[in-house]
Amino acid sequence: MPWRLLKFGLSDRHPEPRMFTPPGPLKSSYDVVIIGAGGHGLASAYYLARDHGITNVAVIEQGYIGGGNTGRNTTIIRSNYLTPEGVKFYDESVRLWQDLSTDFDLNLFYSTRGHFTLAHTDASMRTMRWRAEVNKHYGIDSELVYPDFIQKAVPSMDMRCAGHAPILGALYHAPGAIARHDAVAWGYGRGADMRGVEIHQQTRVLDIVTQGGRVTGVKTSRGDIACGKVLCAVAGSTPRILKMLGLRSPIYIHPLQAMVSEPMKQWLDPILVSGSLHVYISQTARGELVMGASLDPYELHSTRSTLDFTEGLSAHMVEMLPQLSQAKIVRQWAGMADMTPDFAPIMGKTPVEGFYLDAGWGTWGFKATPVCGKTMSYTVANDRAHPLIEGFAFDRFERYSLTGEKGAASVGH
Ligand code: PYC
Repeated sequence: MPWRLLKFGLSDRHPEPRMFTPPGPLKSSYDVVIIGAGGHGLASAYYLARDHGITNVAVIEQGYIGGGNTGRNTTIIRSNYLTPEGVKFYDESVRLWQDLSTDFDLNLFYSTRGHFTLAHTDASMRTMRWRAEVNKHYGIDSELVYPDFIQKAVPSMDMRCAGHAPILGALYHAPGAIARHDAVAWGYGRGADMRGVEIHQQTRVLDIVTQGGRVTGVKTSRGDIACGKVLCAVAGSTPRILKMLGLRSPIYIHPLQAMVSEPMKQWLDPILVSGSLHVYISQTARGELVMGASLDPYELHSTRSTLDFTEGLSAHMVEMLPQLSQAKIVRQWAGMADMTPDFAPIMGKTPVEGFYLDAGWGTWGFKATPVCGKTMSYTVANDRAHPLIEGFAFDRFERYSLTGEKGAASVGH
């Protein structure tokens, strides 16, 4: 037994250090209020404090740290996108991910696995080739591979998928990785907290106050706060917050469900994604299979799970990996995905001075956590969009200047 654990167990003189400062009352004013203590909000707070010296910051959260989409996803990290804007942005994120455990002194279980996006039709082979070419152009390790290569990586896979959807090839992205999602929120939260940022859980935003087109404060369930800048990072609640400011966006909220199997001996190294079967799967360090599918096909602001999802996803999984027919599902969950028409996020300034938006993360937000924190903190600190997020501006829909990423969404939606 490790000595530290034994000391902790036998004595009350060696309590575990607290991860966060005990909560106190809200102050009457802050320089910046961040709405949402998920990965994106906390990463923005962390880099605001660490890189820009802005520490008079409150992060307010209606639930608990990492309790929204940060804790409700399948933790896939990759940069094999389709548009130049997307590729450059996610590539920077992958770079940042690689140093985070050291940066936080906290094990995030970041694990590079390789990521296969399987193609079952000629049309998807064409899209994979297109993505591979764009990726290589920007220096991303990504290539088109064929059935022999895939079968060697996953010998137990039925390459004919029960005869319904034979695999023709795949986009293979060697840097594809997974990480422990809630630890990411804790790491960013602890780093921000240590630098003086306040994190207020169980605090709901009731209204945002403006004067002459500028943000001047936030009304919350625990009192009113004056502030000059507000960053909104609340996947799933974006339309509710935007309504407070009279802003409209093209975001629709759809549930995204996922599930986890019992732990089993390690047998699946890479991450597998199939757009045609609408499935993705990876195996955690604990041996559980983490599995997801596409969005529920209806708009709903809810995190309820359904049996229909479990049955549909299990059927497709067994077509691809027949040995799973005996595996047990131990839990399932759902997140609320902010979907945009072009499948790219909305980041940056808005028509309301001092109100910044980090939204539209659909089914691809977890992997962007570090780069969102970096670029949104820069944008808030300088009141100017970071160059890496210029393609994701709020007004691009009015300008009809879309950043079409649908071909790089993990599964068909
Ligand atoms: O974009 O990599 C992704 C993803 C995985 C699961 C849902 N989206």
